[in-house]
Amino acid sequence: MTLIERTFRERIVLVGVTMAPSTVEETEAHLDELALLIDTAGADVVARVLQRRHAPDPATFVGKGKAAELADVSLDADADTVVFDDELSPAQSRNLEKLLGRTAIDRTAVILDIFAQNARSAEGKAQVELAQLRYRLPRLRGKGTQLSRQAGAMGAGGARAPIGSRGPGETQLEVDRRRLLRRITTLEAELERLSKTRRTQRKARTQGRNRTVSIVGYTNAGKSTLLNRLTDAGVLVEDRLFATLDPRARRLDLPGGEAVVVSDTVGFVRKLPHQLVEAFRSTLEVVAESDLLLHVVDAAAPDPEGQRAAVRAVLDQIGAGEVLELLAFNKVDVAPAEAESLVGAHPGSVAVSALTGEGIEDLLHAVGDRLRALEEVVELVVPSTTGATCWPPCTGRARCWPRPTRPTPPGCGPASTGPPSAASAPSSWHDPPTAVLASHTGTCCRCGTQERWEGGG
Ligand SMILES: Nc1nc2c(ncn2[C@@H]2O[C@H](COP(=O)(O)OP(=O)(O)OP(=O)(O)O)[C@@H](O)[C@H]2O)c(=O)[nH]1
Ligand SMILES: [Mg+2]
Repeated sequence: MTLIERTFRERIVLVGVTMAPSTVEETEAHLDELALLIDTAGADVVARVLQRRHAPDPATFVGKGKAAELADVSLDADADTVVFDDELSPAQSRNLEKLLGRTAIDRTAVILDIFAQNARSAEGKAQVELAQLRYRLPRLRGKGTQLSRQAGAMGAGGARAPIGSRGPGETQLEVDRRRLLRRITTLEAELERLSKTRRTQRKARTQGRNRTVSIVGYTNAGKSTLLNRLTDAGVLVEDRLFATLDPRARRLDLPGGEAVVVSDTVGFVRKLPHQLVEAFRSTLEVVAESDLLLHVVDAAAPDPEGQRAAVRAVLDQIGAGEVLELLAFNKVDVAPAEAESLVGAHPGSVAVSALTGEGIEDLLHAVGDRLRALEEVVELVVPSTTGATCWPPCTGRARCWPRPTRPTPPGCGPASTGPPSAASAPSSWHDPPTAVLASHTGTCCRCGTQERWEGGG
């Protein structure tokens, strides 16, 4: 399902409206980005129309006079479609189409179109289709009271309709609506199933308690290039918007020796359609659940700070606003001065080039430092004669110290009685202390971990 015709390159007129407190320069910059989106979708921009207003006109978004001007510009430019940078209500887009005699869509429709083009996996395709259907549902147009050729229509007028289907009949619009709703329900169920599988896989991956790092950022910032640079992920890298839709995770060994799981995911953009955020919720869960966000900002972009702020807004929207963040200003190879000044403005951030590898070592050390800072340091004072404690508590990696003595805590495994010998190695840590055995393997009574213990009692 596409909204932009791709059998030929459509000719597009862009429309931007400046509303306080925005400035005309900002509107121009947003239209530049919209032009990039249009190009990615496979169409050509042939003209731009701008207006300054206090609020959108409820009927046509721009004022009546501007709408008439837009009709003239579209005619002169022989445009096929008019694209608004702001979201149009279904009524506004209907009125504009009547007035302009050509399709009137908004930025959301263009982004949905690109996502539809780039979706590869079953989950990605289902997510995009769901977002498109939710966008289309309130915009469905019927031919008024025309009846569908379904059983209902026949039932209304003839005896040939099967029993149970006779009645006043449904309009084509009602039939389309019902079909759409049914498909939405099917897709939601399908996505829920896929989401459960994803959660199970994620759980299995993180069971070893590896920390997780999510690479986030504006579309085309270089997230996939960075994942490829850090790991052997081999993710698709393209100089186009929304090249990545499916998340990809890889293990990475940090310089300090710790292993982390790093994932790359869909890029964000200003005014990311809420239908997409909703549909991609399960994919974006991984971002909200990570220990650290590696926020990649393109230092060579026209407005890196604006892109950073747009990403922060989406992070808030998906419940990841509180996750610890490390800023990486990318593309330092082409924008060294900009990267340097951005690093100066954001203490703790790093300048990198995912392409050339510059700054990557510093980045890895910064990731390690941030993650280490998350570790809770607890000092335990344990009297040496009265038993043992596990630290960290029951994570599966516990070491017991000092070696537990008796009595056996409730619920613990079997404890041998006499001093162990090499022949009868004790089965749990709370066995009596011994000098007989220099080392043995036992099961920690608190956490159940198999540990090798060296030295006498
Ligand atoms: N000069 C330069 N180009 C880079 C660098 N990092 C990435 N690029 C280029 O930027 C473009 C986008 O890179 P990607 O890694 O696909 O960006 P992304 O953030 O994954 O983009 P999406 O998945 O589309 O959101 C590609 O043409 C990369 O070659 C860098 O450090 N320097
Ligand atoms: Mg990518």
